[in-house]
Amino acid sequence: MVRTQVAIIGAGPAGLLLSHLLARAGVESIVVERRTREHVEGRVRAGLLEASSVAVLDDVGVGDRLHADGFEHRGIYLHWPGERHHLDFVDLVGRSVYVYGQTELTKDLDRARDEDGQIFYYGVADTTLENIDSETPSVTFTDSDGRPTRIEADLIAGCDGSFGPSRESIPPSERRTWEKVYPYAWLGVLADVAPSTDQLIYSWHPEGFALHSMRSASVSRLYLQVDPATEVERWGDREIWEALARRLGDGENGWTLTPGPITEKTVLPMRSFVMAPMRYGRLFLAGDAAHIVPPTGAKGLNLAVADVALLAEALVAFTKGEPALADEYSERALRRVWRCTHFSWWMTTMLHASGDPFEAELQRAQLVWVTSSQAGSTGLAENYAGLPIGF
Ligand code: FAS
Ligand code: PHB
Repeated sequence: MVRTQVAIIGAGPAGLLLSHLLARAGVESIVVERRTREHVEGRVRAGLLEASSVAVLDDVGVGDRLHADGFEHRGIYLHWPGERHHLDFVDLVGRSVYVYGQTELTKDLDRARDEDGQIFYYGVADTTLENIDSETPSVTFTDSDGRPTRIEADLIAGCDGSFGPSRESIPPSERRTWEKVYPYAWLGVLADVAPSTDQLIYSWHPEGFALHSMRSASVSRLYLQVDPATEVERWGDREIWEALARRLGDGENGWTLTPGPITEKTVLPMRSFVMAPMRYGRLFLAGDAAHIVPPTGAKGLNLAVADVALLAEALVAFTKGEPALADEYSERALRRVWRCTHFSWWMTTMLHASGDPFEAELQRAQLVWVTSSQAGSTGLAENYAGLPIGF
């Protein structure tokens, strides 16, 4: 049995950042993680950080590599057959965005954690939350050596993603969920080839959506819309590059897509999911444990950062006998969650082919408006570059 102030379940971006923010405020935490540290650090996931997230990381001393190795982008390109338009977020709303892989951010947070001296258990099993509506909540698990272990804590932070136990620990009668499953998925690829663009290209095409992102000057990250039932093996490298070339406008206005060796392929299902409340008794949820967004709006990782920035402040105050911020946490976090959930749904439905000719004309009209109207482009820029965390 071990004792701490805050037991954190999950060592993804949310759990790691929360542990670091609490340590900086002198609050002790213990983190339990199902996977190994190497596995978590190696997961290829998000790639884009909004200005508010970068500000949080800079404030807490985790932004150095991001500024050294990441890319600061002024905006994005929106493309559809015969048209390509740049939206300049700095001109529109005075904020830029950063391309920096979640794997790299996780390594930076892991290094900060090593320096903080907080206790981590990796490779655990059978994580269970107990007495979360009492003043003595606990987390039990089997550690990597097979030893049954109990953490007695004042507070529990559920940062265990979309398949963890925290969400289910809230009694069904006390929680409400909303879910929308989209009729398409993304085939994501990593390729050892220099990006063919200086900033991200989001492309609508009658055959399906495509996105050209990147991870470094020599590694590209690209996605294309596929059927949710797609088997990743069905897509050969040549077929992937040919589809990306068609959808991203290879050969239009002198632009070409340069193919290269594909090193990773994954099919990512797409859904929107929100659960409320994000607090029950002494349990607080943050990140994917409470909400999932389709990645079209690049909000998943950024929402996790925003939740944790609010939650850390609330938990530190709670440990000092000031419960007000903890009482407000769920409502404050959900305001931004729903704004980002709407934006992610809006970007997704604007850019993904449905096969319906009427919808295709609506999407084209929306793209024309967003790229030609100051109001339309400012609306997209404000949401994509990110709203202030206290929004
Ligand atoms: P995470 O899922 O990252 O971390 C939760 C942690 O809890 C995991 O390490 C898990 O192992 C651990 N855990 C789970 N159950 C446990 C248990 N019982 N006991 C102990 N630990 C447990 N977002 C984007 O913006 N762009 C993208 O392109 C993008 N791609 C994605 C691809 C995939 C396959 C997935 C799943 C998500 C993607 N996301 C993307 C969203 C992703 O970046 C998340 O928003 C981000 O990882 C959220 O961080 P966390 O909330 O920390 O959750
Ligand atoms: C990525 O680089 O992985 C990425 C970027 C923007 C998105 C989704 C994914 O909207």
